[in-house]
Amino acid sequence: MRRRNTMTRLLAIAAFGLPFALPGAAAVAAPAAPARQLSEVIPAPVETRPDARDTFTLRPQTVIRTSPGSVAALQVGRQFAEILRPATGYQLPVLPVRSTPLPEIALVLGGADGRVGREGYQLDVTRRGVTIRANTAAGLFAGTQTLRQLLPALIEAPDRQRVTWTVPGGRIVDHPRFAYRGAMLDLARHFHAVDEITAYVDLLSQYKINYLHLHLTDDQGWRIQIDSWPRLAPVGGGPGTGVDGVGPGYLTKADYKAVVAYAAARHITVVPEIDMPGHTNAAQSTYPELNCDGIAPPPRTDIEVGYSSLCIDDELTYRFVEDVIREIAEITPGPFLHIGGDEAHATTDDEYRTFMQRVLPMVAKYGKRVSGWNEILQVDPPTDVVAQFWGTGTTNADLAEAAARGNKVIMSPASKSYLDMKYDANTRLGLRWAGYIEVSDAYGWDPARRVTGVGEDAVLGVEAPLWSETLRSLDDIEYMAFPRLPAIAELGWSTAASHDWESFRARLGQQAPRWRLQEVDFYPSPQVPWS
Ligand code: NGO
Repeated sequence: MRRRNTMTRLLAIAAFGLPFALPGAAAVAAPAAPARQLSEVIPAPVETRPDARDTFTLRPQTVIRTSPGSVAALQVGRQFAEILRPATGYQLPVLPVRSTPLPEIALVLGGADGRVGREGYQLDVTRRGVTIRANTAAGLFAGTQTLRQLLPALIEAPDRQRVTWTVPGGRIVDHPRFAYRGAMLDLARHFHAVDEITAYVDLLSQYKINYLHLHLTDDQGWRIQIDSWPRLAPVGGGPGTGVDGVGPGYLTKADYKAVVAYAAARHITVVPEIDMPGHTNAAQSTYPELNCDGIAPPPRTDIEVGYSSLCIDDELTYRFVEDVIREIAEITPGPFLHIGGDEAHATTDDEYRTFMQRVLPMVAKYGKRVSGWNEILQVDPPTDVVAQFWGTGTTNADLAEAAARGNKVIMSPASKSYLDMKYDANTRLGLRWAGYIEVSDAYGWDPARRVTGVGEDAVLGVEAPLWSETLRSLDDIEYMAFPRLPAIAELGWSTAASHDWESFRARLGQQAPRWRLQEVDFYPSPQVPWS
């Protein structure tokens, strides 16, 4: 977490041995740093063609040029300039023009290698400049995140550094393996405020994550304002809510829209989750009429699961659910609305089916596509429903059958991708029900070979959920997500053929100076050769 504390930053800079870089120091030639390679990027690019004769150096005169007429490209350019300005101290004007005589970083729509598709990019580094070409602003944005990693790590410093800002020469052609590369935050067990969520978005966007799933409701808290049920958030998310009663808070609709906009500017789409018919105690303890017996249960602050259920045979339940879906759909520009559906152990199979058959069409009615935890497949939903697999095993009959029918799957195997699992027995935070997950475990699987019968075509992508039962702060989030989040991000973006633990752990180790400068509280796994 960046605390904007000069002392911490100076220590971070000193810690990796570059005392000449102290802010305000007189210009001193930087010692020859080990040359960075074009391939030293996470996620691993599809194709890199280094050219040792060419090196670009970012200079005070460099401009950022963007395709004329594209506001989206201009926005990518402006954002990138903001990232580069503090450490370089350069002005880096952003100019939407066709050409300049100056050394430039050009962000150009069109003209890229045919393989780059909707989210990929082509990056060319020559002495004269860097050119990123893509078909969309998302592709340009992805290219800038690659270029960021190709600059010296000190580019992440919050104030001016006297170093030579070189970028290794050559060409990268890059595009994602999977369309969906997600991360999830659990706001229900412990509320995370807007500035914590956006800080996480900043980190996710560096690794080409493009979906942020927000688990907004659960037994311990309701974290989103709903106007037609006005007590849900202020009471269900009020004082004393959350695990151990220490995670209160909720997003107003304005907060939620601010998060959506912040994420969208970084080419990340928010997926809201309202978990049902189970995991609903916070709503049911706030509104007694949501219980079959009309009696509100007490609020819960423990971490039991599977005891709550909305009242399946009561029409009021469906009025409630439709109100919530309508209001959430209204403030969600993204295509997905996640309806949970996990661990409905207080509901019979028939009741579960009855409930889902009522609710699935409601989501479609408000223009959204359903995603849900893999239990939702019990009701043989329509093929546009996306199932998020969170099992620990490698076989699942429902999943394989759904894949054969044409449903898409998001892979979040708990024993690989759950960022809330402890790294080992000594990890202070986290749970252990799905086992310990060291970095090599998080990296060591293939999303299209994890579950029998669920191959490349059925896999929409991957997601790394981070449940909050044991988390209390942004530092806690960072500690559990780093360095495993970049592992999941690479599985989502990079080709299966590039999968290589030795390469990955070397590249991961090189990220550490960047994280220190960004004050990311990462877990220094003994499996990684940290720079
Ligand atoms: C499970 C459970 C969640 C827990 C989480 C903890 C799913 C989909 N439901 O994952 O309620 O918070 O494990 O790891």
